[in-house]
Amino acid sequence: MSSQGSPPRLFVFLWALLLCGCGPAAPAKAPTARVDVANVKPPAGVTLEQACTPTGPELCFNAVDDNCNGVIDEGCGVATGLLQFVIAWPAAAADVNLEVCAPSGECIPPHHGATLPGGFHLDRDCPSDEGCRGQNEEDVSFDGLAPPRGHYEVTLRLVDPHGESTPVRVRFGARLGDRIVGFDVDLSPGDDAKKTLSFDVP
Ligand SMILES: [Ca+2]
Ligand SMILES: [Ca+2]
Repeated sequence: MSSQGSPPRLFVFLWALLLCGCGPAAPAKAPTARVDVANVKPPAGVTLEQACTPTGPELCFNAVDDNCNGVIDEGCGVATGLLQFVIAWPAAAADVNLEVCAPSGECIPPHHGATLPGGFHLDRDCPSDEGCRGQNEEDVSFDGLAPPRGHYEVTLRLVDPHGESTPVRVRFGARLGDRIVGFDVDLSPGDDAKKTLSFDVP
């Protein structure tokens, strides 16, 4: 029997493999996860930056996604995750804290290696950590795939300027799923205005 006029058998076989996705060469898909956030509110009087403008290679310890790849300060020895909060400030001696409060109401303690149940941890405590070396940055990230749902509050506090001139300017950056947001804020001693970013994970 002649096969003239019908597609070659090899072609049909390969086409069937492609359709069913069961071929031995089918690439394994990397696990993906995403998180949606809503009601993102910066501190009162502060403008939230939501557009990323690439400025070159990633620079460390500036709380900015310089290369706009969706991750802040990657390759700098700080953890990242679907949620990541970073502060950086140039006043070397000033003690500034990054306080992240999860939907449970628990807030991460302000010291290196602190954790919160559910998958949050704090990477650096500056200027106390030896590794800060004048490059002050603190980083809290979520290392799971599904952050707890609910309301989050992220607060910046000037604990002690330690002789640095005030106000102390602090850069804040956050990765909220596939969004990068940030702002600059001035912190003064005795400033009762809460410098808090809030958002919801629906
Ligand atoms: Ca980056
Ligand atoms: Ca950076």
